[in-house]
Amino acid sequence: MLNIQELITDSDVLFYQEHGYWLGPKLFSDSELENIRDHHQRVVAGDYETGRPPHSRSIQPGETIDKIVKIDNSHWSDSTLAKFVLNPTIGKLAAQLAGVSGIRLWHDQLLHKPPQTNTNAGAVGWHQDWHYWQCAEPANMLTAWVALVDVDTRNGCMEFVPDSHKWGLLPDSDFFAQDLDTLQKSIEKHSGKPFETVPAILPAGAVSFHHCLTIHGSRPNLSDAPRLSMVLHLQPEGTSYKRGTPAEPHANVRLLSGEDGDPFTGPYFPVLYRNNSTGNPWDVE
Ligand SMILES: O=C(O)CCC(=O)C(=O)O
Repeated sequence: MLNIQELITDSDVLFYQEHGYWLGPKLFSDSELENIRDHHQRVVAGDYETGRPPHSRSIQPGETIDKIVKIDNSHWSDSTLAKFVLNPTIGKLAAQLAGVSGIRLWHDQLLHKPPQTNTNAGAVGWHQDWHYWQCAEPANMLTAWVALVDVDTRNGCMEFVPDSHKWGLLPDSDFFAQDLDTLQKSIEKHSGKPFETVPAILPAGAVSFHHCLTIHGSRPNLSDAPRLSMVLHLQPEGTSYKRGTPAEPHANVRLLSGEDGDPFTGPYFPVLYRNNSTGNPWDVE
């Protein structure tokens, strides 16, 4: 087990709280990555080890991959990916960054961004994740994004807008938008803040974290190989359902089947990390 003290410092936590993102360390070895990439690829191809399809996918197995492949709750389909998304070290890092005592999975997202095609359709439009998650309160959720290959500006790494988690929820989020410049102008008009982005350049196996109100997105992949990643969308324990928001259609509302104010608990929202838990083989030092 990795020693958490060597992975994160108090100033890293302050950086995250101040700027809404943090580029974390490499957590996975090259041989672990090879295995994860293999299972990632199998799920993209529709080879579901568990026999259970993922919750949803933007491109069906066998279809031409000419835009980003986004598969939600891919861990339902593959036990290697299930183990991966329940990683307690990522859970503990997230708990420290968010300043909470426990972290549960909100849902995972497998991403495969193909090399640029004529349609340019590999970009991810600027958005705040909480735009899609307003059914969950408070807005202190966060995301761990694990690079399965080296990522940089050439293959369309994620880009963050520093400090934007302090700007409140803005009206323009659009994950699937391809015209990033027009979207940026619209966001700048609503926020009154012109912005510049910081690229999340990471070696394979490293993880970045971002707050659920941090504006982020990514440009097309100009390399000749796919950009592969696994995304862990995470919630502090105690994050609760709020009925009647624009995010009411979110799948997690149906998976919870709860009353207004109920916490998102239960088997669909597994615990990655809990402070002071005893007898748990996943305990992080
Ligand atoms: O991978 C990307 O380019 C975007 C990912 C994203 O939107 C997220 O992790 O919240």
